[in-house]
Amino acid sequence: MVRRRAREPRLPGAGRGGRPRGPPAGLLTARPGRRSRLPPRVSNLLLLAATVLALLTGLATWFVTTDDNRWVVATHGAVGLLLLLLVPWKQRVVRTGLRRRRPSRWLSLLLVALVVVALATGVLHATGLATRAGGQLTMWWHVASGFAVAALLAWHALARRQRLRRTDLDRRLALRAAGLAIGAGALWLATSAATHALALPGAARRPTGSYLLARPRPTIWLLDSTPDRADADPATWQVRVDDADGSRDVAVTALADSSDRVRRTVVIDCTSGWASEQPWTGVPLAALLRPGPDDRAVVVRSSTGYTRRFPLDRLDDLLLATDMADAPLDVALGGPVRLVVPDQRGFAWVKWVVEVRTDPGPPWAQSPVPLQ
Ligand code: HEM
Ligand SMILES: Nc1nc2c(c(=O)[nH]1)N[C@H]1C(S)=C(S)[C@@H](COP(=O)(O)O)O[C@H]1N2
Ligand SMILES: [Mo]
Repeated sequence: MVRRRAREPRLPGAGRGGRPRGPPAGLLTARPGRRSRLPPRVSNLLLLAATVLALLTGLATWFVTTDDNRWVVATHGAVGLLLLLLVPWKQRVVRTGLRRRRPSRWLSLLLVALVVVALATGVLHATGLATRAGGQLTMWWHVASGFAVAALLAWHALARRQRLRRTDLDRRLALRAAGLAIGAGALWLATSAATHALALPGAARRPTGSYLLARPRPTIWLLDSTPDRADADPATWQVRVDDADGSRDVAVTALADSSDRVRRTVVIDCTSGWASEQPWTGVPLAALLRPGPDDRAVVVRSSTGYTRRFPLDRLDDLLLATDMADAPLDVALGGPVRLVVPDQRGFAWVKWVVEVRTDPGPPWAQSPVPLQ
């Protein structure tokens, strides 16, 4: 990238922007007969803004569960495709930058490669042209490359910091930004229309963008691990229950025999791009717990330490399930006992539950996504 600022002489009377008042840059530098280009620092910052927006809207899709919020997923798709429109602008900057042969140019090129992977996996997933690759779902690679982009981008933007000049924020930039937003929306509509017209698998995505599978896919959030099969024995597994009545152990065998058992059909929808609708059988937390007057949350903890909190008004909906599709839960799917959480993405569905307790802390006092 060009660092022109550093080489510019400081002119008397120049403000913090480093440029004397006068006609905007575009008027001076535009070549006749050619559409004037945005200064490289402006293209760079637009690209940075679009990438950050792609990351933020991508994360926002993790909180979508219903059709009402489908627009969040669509917005992310459009913002992602916006990056495609910005590639031609960046080419010139990249070419100039590479000529400088900085040792860190390899990291910058890796960043470009990761953005390309994120773009490609996004489109392959959304259209359904390739929903798996290398033993993982395409969406898993999408999220992984997205986070790698975030890390490298933070470095890249700091290392190649550039400041906008006041004269950059002109009408031309506003028109360009509006044009890009319209272009991105049109590109998203075109991809979506083509997916349906060609009856690609992507046409059958859920509002979250996930594909329905006949069975859940055993999934670990980040660094957690599945307990040994031998340790996950329904005959001996206990759940510690702690509430206004004190603390006691409830055996999975007791849950399996309980007269409070219900069977409910609920979709589990994982952020790695799959979902599955299953009948789950178990005991609602409302039948197990009695909150005290000061309690505001219920805390559910796994034998692995993986923990999520929920508001007390969800006690009727939250199920401690021992069975899926009328068979005992396999250990890979959270057996002997897991949480079923209607209207929350898969990461809230704590597997291998060993503790449920009421708690005076607020339900939101946790990281929005698990860190384990
Ligand atoms: C540099 C970062 C990213 C880029 C460039 C990007 C780009 C894209 C693109 C181009 C699509 C396909 C849009 C379409 O054809 O309809 C897409 C889909 C998707 N992306 Fe990203 N993305 C990024 C980061 C993320 C992150 C961090 C997440 C999640 C945390 C995420 C979640 C999703 C989801 C769920 C879809 C599927 C949407 C659907 O099925 O309609 N993305 N992304
Ligand atoms: N203890 C524990 N529970 C967990 C996870 C985990 O890693 N550890 N992964 C979560 C995620 S991300 C999903 S999508 C579901 C997956 O459930 P499954 O393996 O039965 O498909 O479990 C959730 N519960
Ligand atoms: Mo998940």
